[in-house]
Amino acid sequence: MNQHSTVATSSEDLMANAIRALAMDAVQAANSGHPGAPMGMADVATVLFNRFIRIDPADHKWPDRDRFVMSAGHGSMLVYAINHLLGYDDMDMDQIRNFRQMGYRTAGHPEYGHAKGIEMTTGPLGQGIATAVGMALAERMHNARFGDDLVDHFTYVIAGDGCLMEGISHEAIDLAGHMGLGRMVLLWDDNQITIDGSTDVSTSMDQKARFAAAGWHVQAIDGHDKPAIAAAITAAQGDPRPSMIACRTIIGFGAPNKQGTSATHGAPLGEAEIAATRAALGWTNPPFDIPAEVYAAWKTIATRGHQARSEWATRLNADLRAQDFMASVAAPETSPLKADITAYKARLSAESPKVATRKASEMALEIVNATLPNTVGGSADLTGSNNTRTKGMQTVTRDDYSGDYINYGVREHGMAAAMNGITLHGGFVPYGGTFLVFADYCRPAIRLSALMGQPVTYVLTHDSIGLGEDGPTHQPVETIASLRAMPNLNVFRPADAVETAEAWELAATATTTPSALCLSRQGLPTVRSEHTDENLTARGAYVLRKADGRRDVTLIATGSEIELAMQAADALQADGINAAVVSAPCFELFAQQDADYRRAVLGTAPRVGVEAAIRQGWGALLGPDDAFVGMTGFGASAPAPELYDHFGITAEAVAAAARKLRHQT
Ligand SMILES: Cc1ncc(C[n+]2csc(CCOP(=O)(O)OP(=O)(O)O)c2C)c(N)n1
Ligand SMILES: [Mg+2]
Repeated sequence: MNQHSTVATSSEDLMANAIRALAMDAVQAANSGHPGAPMGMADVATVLFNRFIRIDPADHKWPDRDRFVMSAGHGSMLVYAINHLLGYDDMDMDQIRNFRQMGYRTAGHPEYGHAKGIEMTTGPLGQGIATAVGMALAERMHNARFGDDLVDHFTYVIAGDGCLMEGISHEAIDLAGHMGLGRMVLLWDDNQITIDGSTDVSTSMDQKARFAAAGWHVQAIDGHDKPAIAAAITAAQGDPRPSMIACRTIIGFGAPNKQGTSATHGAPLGEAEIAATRAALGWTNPPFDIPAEVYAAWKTIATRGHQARSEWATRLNADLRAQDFMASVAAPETSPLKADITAYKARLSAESPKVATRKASEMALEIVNATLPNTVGGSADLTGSNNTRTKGMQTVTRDDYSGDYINYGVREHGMAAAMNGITLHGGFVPYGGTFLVFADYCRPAIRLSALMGQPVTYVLTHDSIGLGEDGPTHQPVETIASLRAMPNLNVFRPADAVETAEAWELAATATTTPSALCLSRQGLPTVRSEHTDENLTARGAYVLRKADGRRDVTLIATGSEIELAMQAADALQADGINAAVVSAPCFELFAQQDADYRRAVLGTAPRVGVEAAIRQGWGALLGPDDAFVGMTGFGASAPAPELYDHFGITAEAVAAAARKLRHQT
């Protein structure tokens, strides 16, 4: 099919028109959705799948499959139509017919885990590109460990104008070019249309020059010319650089009156235009009815992939490292790490070091990295501050992917998305560092870690005004609360080296929950000087210091403020007030404990919460009449001890708040 004729002349044309028909009919049935992108990119996607992609719908987790990411997630019907036509057993026509309906796998945007063949959740524009960079990097790293026989696949991305306008694309493109990810192929849906109309209302960017400047191989083609599409993908595969193919397409291709306009972007075409499209495409089948010959054509892709997968399985069986390979793509073993961390905790409790929890994190990581064979560290240019690089780690470079430490550069958002891609790809357990306050620079990707249930660990140091002189731009006050607000994210704020080790054990062996470790810059004493085998941090909160006799007041703190709570408890004791101190390193895990445990920890006495951050979120632990000692606004630039005094976050203030509550009851 060329630009001037819409009528199918080949089997591949029919395969593409099947995508168009399913997309327009499903959106019409749902009375919502985005037909334009699937119709516009149907030819590119058909050629990609028909002539290149290696996947096996009968084994959707085959580790050596090609990865396909629909970064322009609003074009979800492209993915669903393809997966239906390929014969995935969980994508029957009922799913297509019930696009965007409750209880079906065909959600408005592709959701990871809802159906097979969806490699990641997309919809927030730009995330797909940046996550795919992580997948492509993981592919090379896994290849460096297991060789071409076992790891040898491509990462394909379809991205729209929106994905390329998003800032995260800049970080991702730069990182991919720098890392020389030659097996990444980005197909840009260059339709010159976004929601507000023509792209020239908002951008003058020369995208091809931008990619070239970042070290990419760049081509431009007519995205409806199948031989040209095939030739470009072949050239992309052969070039050692990551490849961008600008595919000039017509959004809503085939809809005679609406194609080429933003009217097709995100609304049903309407019955009349759908009828006109059927006529223009020569597509005579009723909605949700696909000719057998079209299914047969798509089926050959699945058959080819199945064959490739069985050949791969034969190679795996013959490979001496088969066991190691399978272990690398499975969840990490928990018991060896538990044993090592428990022994380490006993040493810590005996030695009681005074260390910053960022340093304690490095100490724990020495054990994590020695015990788990496939951790991959990194930092967004703050390695020495985040303490993320342990002894013997080797840098991953474009010339040698066998390393285990990634210099993500000053690209927090790109780092976070790449880590999602690394876990989604499989083979590695990633963690990466930045300052806690810059978690906001990663937030959309952290949100996807949580939504997709990917066990990425965020190492977030300099976690309060305790960082001192760098001042309010660098001092998180609302960041912890905002992270706690996110579902399925474990936010840890450990009080000492022991809790930090416990938090790391939980983070490194998590399987469906990402972790944010909030770590201090300043030194903190060991408060867990009495060893327990049990990982108390796993409880979320626990009684660190029992009241001497009947509990008069409960002081609850996290991280660096535990030290203040302990001092306050001493002061209260001198006044004859029995205070218990509760350490609460992870609110989320505490909320998962049974009610009896939670009641026992929190007690019935009045409570004082203390955290060098805002109060929001403490409603989980404090009642309306309880007190809170913390921040109410931004910090300031000064040495840390002066800041604590200035903002009234002191042992005296905690003790005073406790005394006041006592008098009120
Ligand atoms: C981060 C983000 N911002 C905004 C949106 C809302 N949105 C969805 S599609 C779209 C326009 C995308 O244009 P383009 O990528 O060119 O897609 P096309 O119209 O060509 O299908 C916008 C703004 C979004 N999904 N994600
Ligand atoms: Mg567009």
